Amino acid sequence: MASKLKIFSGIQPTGMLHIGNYLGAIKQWLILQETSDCIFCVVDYHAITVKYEPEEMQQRIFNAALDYLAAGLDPKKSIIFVQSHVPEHSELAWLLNTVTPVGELRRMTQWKDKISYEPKFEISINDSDFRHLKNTWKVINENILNGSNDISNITNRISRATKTAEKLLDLVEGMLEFDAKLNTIKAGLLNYPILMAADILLYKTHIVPVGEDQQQHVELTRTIARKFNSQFGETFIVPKAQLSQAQRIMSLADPTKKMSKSLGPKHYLALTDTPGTIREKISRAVTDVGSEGGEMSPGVKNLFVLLKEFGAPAEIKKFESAYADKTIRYSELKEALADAIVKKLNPFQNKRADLAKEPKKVWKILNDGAKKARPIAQKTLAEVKKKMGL
Ligand code: AQP
Repeated sequence: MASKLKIFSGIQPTGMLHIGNYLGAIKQWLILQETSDCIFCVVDYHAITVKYEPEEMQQRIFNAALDYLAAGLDPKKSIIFVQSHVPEHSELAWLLNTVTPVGELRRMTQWKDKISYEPKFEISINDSDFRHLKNTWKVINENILNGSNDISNITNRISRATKTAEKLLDLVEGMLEFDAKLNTIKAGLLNYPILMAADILLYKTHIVPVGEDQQQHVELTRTIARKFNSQFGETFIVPKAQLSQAQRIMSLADPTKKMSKSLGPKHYLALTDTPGTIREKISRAVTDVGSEGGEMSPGVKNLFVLLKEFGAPAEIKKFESAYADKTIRYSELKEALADAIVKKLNPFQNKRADLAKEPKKVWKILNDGAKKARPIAQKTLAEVKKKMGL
């Protein structure tokens, strides 16, 4: 009999899980746990690469576990645990650090996004401004040297030159701010895809079900696995990312950006949002930004993606036809979508509330999960260390 596919995936406890996390990742996990050997992890070591409050971390981990279990992950079918409870993750990450080129890490889009800097002003100084500034100073000097008291002919010059100098000061301020940002960014933020590779490779994973934003990191994991295998001999399975149908849910407040916990609550719909909050956030969802050449705007597209995930087929058809013949009313679409999401999240939220009353049971599931994960991790790590001559 063919052995089952091995699945690994995780979510960072960086805030309340949102419908993007659910549609991109968790929804796939629920299907996969029926047929495959699944390991699902609350990846707390990843969550400490950004600013956080240590005293809140245990509650965040607990909340993520509640979300996993209430969504339908079943500890009888899947291993569910907390990353920091299995120390082999960080040990393998260190070993993989030694085969991963820094250049690969710097190419990661998420790294580039996290270090990106938006200047508060527009840099509109051109070569002619610079020449003018330099020449003005020359003219001032000449006037001083000549002992001329007639400055009337250079006041206009000075006015333009001062404006250029002010822009230069802004530029310097911006560069200093960027430099300060670069100097405070922690190495963990650059290196965390290596930890993610360790998470995946430790369990000889075949498939990594993730949202589209994590696809590049799974690609890097493949690269690292191949590099290790070619340097030290066949050890790791080269895993594949698996994307869901709704692989990139966009922010409600700015549909040009991915829905993210870190963007703030108005951008996402948390799985735990109350019906009132869900209705309010959806009613405020941006629908008219960025539409060009008669194409569906990103906000409307996002609402349709969500309706396809949460709505009934007849309703989806009704709004698609209304959009096609231009009779659509977005207030009605939003109301129907909010109703569908509230209905879908209701059993999840009830189950979550019940589980929250049994913290001991939840922590036991996580501790039992770590006990099952650890021997698998230890076996791979021992093999890796032996191959590396350690
Ligand atoms: N908007 C999204 N659409 C589809 N899938 C998404 N995922 C995240 N956002 C979307 C998927 O959810 C899983 C867990 O993600 P994560 O929390 O570990 O990290 P993330 O991708 O960085 O998620 P966030 O919400 O954007 O977190 P912050 O703001 O803390 O960085 C992954 O499979 C991811 O693809």
